[in-house]
Amino acid sequence: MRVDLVIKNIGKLVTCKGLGRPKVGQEMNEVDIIEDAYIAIRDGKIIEIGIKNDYKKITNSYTKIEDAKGLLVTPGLIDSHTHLVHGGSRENEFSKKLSGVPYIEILNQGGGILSTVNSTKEASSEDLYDKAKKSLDRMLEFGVTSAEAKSGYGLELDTEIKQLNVAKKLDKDHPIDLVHTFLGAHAIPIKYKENHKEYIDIIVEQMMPKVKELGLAEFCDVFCEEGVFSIEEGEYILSKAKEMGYKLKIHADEIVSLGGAQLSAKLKCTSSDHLMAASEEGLKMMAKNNVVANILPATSFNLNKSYANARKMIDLGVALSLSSDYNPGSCPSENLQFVMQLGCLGLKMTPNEVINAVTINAAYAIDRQNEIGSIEIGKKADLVVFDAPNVEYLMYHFGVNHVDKVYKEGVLVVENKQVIYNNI
Ligand code: IZC
Ligand code: ZN
Repeated sequence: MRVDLVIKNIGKLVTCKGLGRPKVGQEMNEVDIIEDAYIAIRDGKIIEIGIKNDYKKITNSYTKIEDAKGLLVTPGLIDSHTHLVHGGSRENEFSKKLSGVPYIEILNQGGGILSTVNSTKEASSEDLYDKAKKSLDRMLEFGVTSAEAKSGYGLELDTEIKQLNVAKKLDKDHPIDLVHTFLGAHAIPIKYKENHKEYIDIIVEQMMPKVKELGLAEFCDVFCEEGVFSIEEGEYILSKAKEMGYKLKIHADEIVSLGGAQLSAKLKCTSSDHLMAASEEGLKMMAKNNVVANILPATSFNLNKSYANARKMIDLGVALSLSSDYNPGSCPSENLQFVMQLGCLGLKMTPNEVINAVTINAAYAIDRQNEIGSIEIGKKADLVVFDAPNVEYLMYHFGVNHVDKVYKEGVLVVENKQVIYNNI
C-alpha cells in the first residue's frame, strides 16, 4: 500500500477514540493512550496506527518519515463556538466593564454587540478577511484545526451575508476548516427595540431563506437572554430554522436562567452553549435528548462571572464540549489552551475530560464526528504535537503555548509555534 507520511516516535498518542456517540459521565475521563506509537497517513487521512518500528512493514522509499521525538500527540483541537468574523474591537468599553457595568447594560446603552455591528458594517470584506485570518493563524498556532464561525454582526441581510461570505472564503483559503452558523438573532437593532416582532419577521422571512439558498450556513443560532431574545422568540426562530433544514445551536442560560437548556432539549439542538445559569431540570432534559453542553469558561473568566456547573453536568450524564467563544466583547482571545486550563482550574474538570471536550465531544458539537475529533483510521490526519510529557502537563503549566507542531490533513502547518502553511 502507498503511505505518504509516517509520524514515528510518538511518546504518548492520545487518540480520544470515539464510542459512536458523545462521551458522557465516566467515559469523559477516558482518552485512550498508546505509548511509543506511530501514525501512517495517505491522502490526508489516517490509514494505520501502530507501535515502535512496525511502520517499516508498510513504508517504502517514497514515504516521508517524521520524528515526534517522544512528545505528546493529540487530535487537532476543535473550537466549536466562535464569533470569528467581525470589525473593530471594544477596548474602549474595558474600563467601564472593569468598574462593574454589566455586559447587558453596555449592550442596552447601544454599545457591546451593537458597537461591533457598526464596525462590521463599516469594514470592507477585505478588512474583515485580513482581521479574521490573523485570528485563524493564532488559533492554528495554539493547535486548533477546525472551528465554528458565527455571523451576527450585521443584523441586516447584506452585512450578515458579507460576514458569512468572508468566512466561506477563509474556509477555502486557510488550513483551519470552518463550520458556518447564521446568528441574525444576536441582538435587536435599535430601530426595532420596541418592536421585536418586526425584526424577527425579517430574520425568518428574508434572512434565513436567503442564507440557506446561498448555502452560507449549516447551523442557526439565537442569543436567548434577558433583554435580548426571549425563550418564546428563540423557539419561534429556531423552529422555523429547523423547518428550513438548518441544524440548531443556542446561546442558553448564560446570565439569567430563562429555560434555554429546556428549549435546546425540546428542539433537539446539536449543542446548547454557555449554560452558566442552567437549571437542573434543563440539564436533565439535555442529557435525555443528547444535546451537547458547550461550555465557554474563558467568557466566565473575562466577565468575572461564575463558571458553569460542569461537575453536575457530568454527573447528570450531559456530554460536555469546551470552546473559546472568541469575540471582541466577552472573550477577546483565540487561545483554546487557556480555555482548556480554565476547564481544570475554573470548571474543575480533569485533564482527560478537558481533552475529550475539545476533541471528540467538540466534533459532535459541530456535527463533524465522522471526520475529526479523534485519531482513528479513516479520519483526517489533524494532529497536534505538544512539547509536553503528558495530558496533565498541558493544563497544569498554564498561560503558555505548548504546541510544537500542527498537522492539518497530514500537512505540517505549524512549526516552532509559527504558521508555515502556504494557502492550502
Ligand atoms: O460581541 O459580545 N455573548 N454574544 C453573546 C457575544 C457574547 C459576542 C459579543
Ligand atoms: Zn457566543
